[in-house]
Amino acid sequence: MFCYQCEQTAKGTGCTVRGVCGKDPDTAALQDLLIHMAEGVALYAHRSRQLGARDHDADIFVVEALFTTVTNVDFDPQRLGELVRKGAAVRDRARQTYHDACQKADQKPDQFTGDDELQPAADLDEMIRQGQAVTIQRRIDTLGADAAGLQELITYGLKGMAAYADHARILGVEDEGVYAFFHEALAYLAGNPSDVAALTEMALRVGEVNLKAMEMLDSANTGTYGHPEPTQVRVTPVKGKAICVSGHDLKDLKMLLEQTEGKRINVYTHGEMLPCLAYPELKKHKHLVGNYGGAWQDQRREFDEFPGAILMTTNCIQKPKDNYQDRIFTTGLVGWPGVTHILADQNGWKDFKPVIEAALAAPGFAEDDDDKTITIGFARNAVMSVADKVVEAVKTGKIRHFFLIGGCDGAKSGRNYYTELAQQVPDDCVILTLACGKYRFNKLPFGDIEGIPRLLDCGQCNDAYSAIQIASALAKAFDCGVNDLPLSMILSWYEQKAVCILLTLLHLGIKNIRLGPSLPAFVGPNVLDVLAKQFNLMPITTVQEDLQAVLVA
Ligand code: FSO
Ligand code: SF4
Repeated sequence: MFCYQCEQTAKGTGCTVRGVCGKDPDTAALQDLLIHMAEGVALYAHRSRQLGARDHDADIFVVEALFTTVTNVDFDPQRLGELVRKGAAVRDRARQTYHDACQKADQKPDQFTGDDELQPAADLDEMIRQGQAVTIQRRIDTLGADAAGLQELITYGLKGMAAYADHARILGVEDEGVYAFFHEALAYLAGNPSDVAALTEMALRVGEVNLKAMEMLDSANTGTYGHPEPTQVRVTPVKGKAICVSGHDLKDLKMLLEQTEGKRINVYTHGEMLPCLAYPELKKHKHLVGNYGGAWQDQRREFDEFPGAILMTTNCIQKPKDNYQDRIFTTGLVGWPGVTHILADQNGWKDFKPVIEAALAAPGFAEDDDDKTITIGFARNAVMSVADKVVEAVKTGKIRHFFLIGGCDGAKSGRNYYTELAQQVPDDCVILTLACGKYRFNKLPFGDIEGIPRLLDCGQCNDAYSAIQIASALAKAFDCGVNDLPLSMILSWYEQKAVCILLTLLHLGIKNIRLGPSLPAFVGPNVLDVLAKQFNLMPITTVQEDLQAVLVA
């Protein structure tokens, strides 16, 4: 196997024996084959669309295939095998649609040979061998680190964007232009491009279209559940039976809340579900009592100690311990071998009865813990409603600088940088944050400046759109560009959603981003050089050095 798509990749270069995340070589091969299938579908769907023929199954399959292969989503070879087979069927139909459209247009269809016709083996072991033949390593060997890495940068950006498009579609928001771009970009990659300038341009286009995908998700979430509002939320357990919901999917939480109504079960958010506690249509359920635990990498200890049922709606799942294997459940695209998976019916409805039964069978919390709260819910609407106050505080010198300290968390010790950074940000500065990296500091006291909290939690990684809107609104208020604001972005990355957000920021021309805890292994040295020259993208150094550089600049 070879995989270097996330930040924790082995030795900072690539996982070759087994994924640090727990992905085994068989699963890695099936994921590579699934991406290969998605490219095969896109080859035809892209061409069909140019002839006016559209295949919605191809739209959905490509998005689901990409999201499935995001780090810490699906570790189940059986489910991956089924998806590969489904991909072949979707591709064969897409080919037919293309040939029909060509006939109608009196045009000779483009012919593809070899890999694009690949039929998945019926036997899973044989299918794994097919996957091994399409590994990334093959392209690195033939194209070199820069071009192969750029191909992967595009693929990873698309994977992240697929997560946004999928969450939005589940809530009924879709966009033809976004689907068209998935197909265009994958069809481009299927041609094994090697021109570094063209690949870089395509990567920035991923960033451009991702902005649209993020906007779709923002409108799906706020349109369905209302705008997040500043909310004090409990971060300690209360007595009683319990379910904790992890991942990122709001609709799964909503369905579970409805099905647990009146059942004397307390529901907790976990990890990236924390921001759900600020949405009016979610927080109105009184048995959504608070948040349990911290970021994803601590889940094995936290779930072990959780006396109830656990529902994983998306990444980041880790290998379940035996102790909770029978009370953890997956749904959506997330999967782990042997873990019960809750499927949706054709209308998207899910029956969470097994989760509820497991919660009732578990002991629950015996006592109330001390009542501790934090304040969340500073998404774009909430921040913009106090924009005048914020602008005034900047003009009068009460707020000196804004820090966006956002992104993913992870297991590396170097990530303490972000805790120390947040702690050492001077008292006259405001910190905006989002995604699971905030668990490194979101329970610390930061106080406020003239009633404006010094720590503003904008939400999930999926809410990066909110942070971009806030930055744009500030720039408008000060009649300058985002790069001219007293704002520094110091980001932490882990998986591929962070990749597409970074591409969006670069597409918007945002400069001087500091990225850590280490730079992506898939960005080759020459590409890094271009990003440094064009965008002044730089690695984090030490807290003191970075703070000084930012505040004296
Ligand atoms: Fe974190 Fe995991 Fe939200 Fe990621 S839970 S690391 S960027 O999957 O999605 O921030
Ligand atoms: Fe390694 Fe990350 Fe790939 Fe997992 S997702 S195999 S940890 S690079």
